[in-house]
Amino acid sequence: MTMSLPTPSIAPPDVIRCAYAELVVTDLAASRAFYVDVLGLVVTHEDADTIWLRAFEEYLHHSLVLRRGDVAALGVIAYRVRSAADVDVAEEYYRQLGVPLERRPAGTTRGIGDAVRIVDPLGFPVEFFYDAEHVERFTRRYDVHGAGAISRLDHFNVATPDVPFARSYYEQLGFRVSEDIQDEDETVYAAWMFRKSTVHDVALTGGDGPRLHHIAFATHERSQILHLCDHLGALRESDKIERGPGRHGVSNAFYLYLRDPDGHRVEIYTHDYYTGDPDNPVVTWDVHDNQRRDWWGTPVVPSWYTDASLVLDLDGVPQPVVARSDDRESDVTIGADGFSYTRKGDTDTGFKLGAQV
Ligand code: 4SX
Ligand code: FE2
Repeated sequence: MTMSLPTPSIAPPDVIRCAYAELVVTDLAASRAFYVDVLGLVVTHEDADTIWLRAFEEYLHHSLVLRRGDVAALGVIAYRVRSAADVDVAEEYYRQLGVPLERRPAGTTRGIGDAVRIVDPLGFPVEFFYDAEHVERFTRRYDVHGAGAISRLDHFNVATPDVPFARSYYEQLGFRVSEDIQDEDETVYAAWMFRKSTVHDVALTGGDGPRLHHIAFATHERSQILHLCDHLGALRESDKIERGPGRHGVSNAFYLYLRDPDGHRVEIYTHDYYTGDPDNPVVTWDVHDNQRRDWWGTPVVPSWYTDASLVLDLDGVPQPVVARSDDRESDVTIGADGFSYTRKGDTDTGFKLGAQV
């Protein structure tokens, strides 16, 4: 049964886009080697316990914070709102929802102005801010872009047991659905939701949660994703490649999933499409469509369905994880008892999914 939420008496804050994530990492030097030396993210600032990173096109202080800690986890995901006044709106909106909330004066997070942090109704630590320090935008600094240059943060993907509830929560916050995955009984396995005019700022993945499934950064070209694979191979770190490279069905993006030294999943993503018109059509995929998650039909590795990162509450304590009780896509996809199809209606060419693994 899907839970329901109270409706606040005021309109939600005007969210522009996903803006930054903070990951707690257990070995800061190992994480630096991965995010800076391999992925090529730019260091805005660093001290003994924290590194503030951004991608080449970003001019806000950071899009990723790595903080040293004992337990690898998500510290926060942050959305940027349209104005300073929207931060006050966010505070009032979430007070009315009755969730844990903290007002954070400018500088509580380096580079970020006045902000509100909450635990959202799905159990995730989420921040809303507008003001942030501007730093140099490296768009034309080709002298420092590597061949795998990452341009900007693209989206978050969160694992949650009740996708319809999560979807209605985010719809109330003003996000729209671009694509989703369902079965013939209308069980929803995943949904992609946006504020900026791309396929998503956040994806909801049905699974045990709250857990962070991944954060994703964009490149401009597929070749840059292929270069990152070559780079990891040359370093003898091919085990950091979890899934891909490939072409998603959902979103149409070209993709690669990596696991950082703590197992946090990072996607490198390019070539999705414009969604900004008010009548942007929603694409619904059948969970049995063998091309939904990889357009070339490449099987999804089981770890992609099962593994995800713990998330912290506002006191830094890992949130308990609730198991998904609805059907799991991992059962449908990698279990022994389902069929998928490549050509719809042609069951003879459908193959036993158990054979994929
Ligand atoms: O695997 S999916 O094709 O469903 C997919 C996963 C599409 C877009 C994403 O960003 C993603 O992480
Ligand atoms: Fe993604």
